[in-house]
Amino acid sequence: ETRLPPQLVFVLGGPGAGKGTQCTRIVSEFGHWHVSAGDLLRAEVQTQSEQGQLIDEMIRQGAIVPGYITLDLLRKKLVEAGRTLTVPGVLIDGFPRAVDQAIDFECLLRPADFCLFFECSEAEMERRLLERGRNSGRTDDNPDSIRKRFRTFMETTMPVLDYLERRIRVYRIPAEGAIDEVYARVRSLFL
Ligand code: UP5
Ligand code: MG
Repeated sequence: ETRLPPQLVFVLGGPGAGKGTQCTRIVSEFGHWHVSAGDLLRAEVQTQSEQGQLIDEMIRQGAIVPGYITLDLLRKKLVEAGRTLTVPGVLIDGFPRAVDQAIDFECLLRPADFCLFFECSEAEMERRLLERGRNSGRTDDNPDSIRKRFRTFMETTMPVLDYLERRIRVYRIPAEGAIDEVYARVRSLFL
């Protein structure tokens, strides 16, 4: 039997909506683990494996990496967190990105407890990503990749919200404002 952490939280929102930033704040205050699917995939790229090369190309194209790859990386982290008895929960940042991934996650593990969904306009997200792209080193922080990421998000990830809303609580959080302002709404959900 695999023990999982007490709380599993999906953290979703468009590219640059502030998922990672808000997760960092939750970690500092509440001690959750932050598991970013994008970070796990970028670490795979660094291994220079054949799978890493595929992931590298998909990220540059703003495409979604096959779910079995991401889910395998996530599952290992969640099991590790579950063995660490002091972990109150895990923030699963940037996953699931497609409805089939949401279904596979709950079949393989269990349903998440709730979902945070950061809502932000594309104009603001683009502004943030281009600003960050000046020194982030991320291969997808350029105008061409950003356009593709937005398109993938609208076409493939937005339907996940409809799916999740029928199963778990989804908290829509306005994410256009200042970091502290957004976090004030976020933290109230963990108290
Ligand atoms: N910033 C943050 N909040 C701000 C605020 N309130 N006001 C002003 N500025 C704010 O923030 C982005 C930037 O904005 C930062 O500079 C920040 O300081 C500033 P961040 O917190 O990093 O936003 P986030 O939503 O995390 O943006 P990110 O770029 O990480 O989102 P993506 O969803 O695009 O990236 P992710 O790493 O999740 O995925 C990258 C790619 O990996 C995907 O496109 C896909 O190809 C692949 N992927 C999969 O295939 N499957 C997965 O499951 C996950 C990823
Ligand atoms: Mg992020």
